[in-house]
Amino acid sequence: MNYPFSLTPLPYKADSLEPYIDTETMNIHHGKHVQAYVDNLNSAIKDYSDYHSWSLEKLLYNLDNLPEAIRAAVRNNGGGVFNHDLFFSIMVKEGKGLQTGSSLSIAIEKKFGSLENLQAELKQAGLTQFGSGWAWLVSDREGNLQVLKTPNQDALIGQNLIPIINLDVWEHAYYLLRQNRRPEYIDNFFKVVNWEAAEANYAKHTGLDYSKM
Ligand code: MN3
Repeated sequence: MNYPFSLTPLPYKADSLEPYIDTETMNIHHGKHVQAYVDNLNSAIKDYSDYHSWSLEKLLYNLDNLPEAIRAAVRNNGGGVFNHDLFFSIMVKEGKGLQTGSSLSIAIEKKFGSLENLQAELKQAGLTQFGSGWAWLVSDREGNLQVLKTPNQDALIGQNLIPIINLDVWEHAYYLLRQNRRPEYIDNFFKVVNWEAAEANYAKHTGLDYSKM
């Protein structure tokens, strides 16, 4: 995907994740907020034709080399597009759950002891991210997992980490249905995590190379 960037369609209907994630939030989140990131990213690089052939990953990987005039806009809006494409892809209605014995399941047990412990750590990261941002489950190149949090729309590209799951803790992700109850939103997010997609993301930890995208 490169300029002009377009909104990635949701991989399911907007009402699919009810009652955990409500339809109105999903419509506004995807159709308005993410669309705005797409539009703002396109306007930022509109007059910079040198970058029109660059992929989103390449733009984000090379942030420090971009002209200063567009760097913040690409970080915020390009990061917004990248982070949300991942976020929507790692949720599903009635998913199969984490498969016992899968590589990811084994890595989670090794690092966190149990899926419940991982979820507790992700929840804590999401709750303690002050203001807007994300909580992440990521892997390094050796397959070791860790939980991180990031502010704003910073994307974890360029740090040699592979994102497995990300959790949007911007208020726009939950305020309509849950107002200030971020803990309740996070508990409901865990009901719709697409562990099959997470396992596929984890499988990329040896191969995925953003510097070549
Ligand atoms: Mn969001």
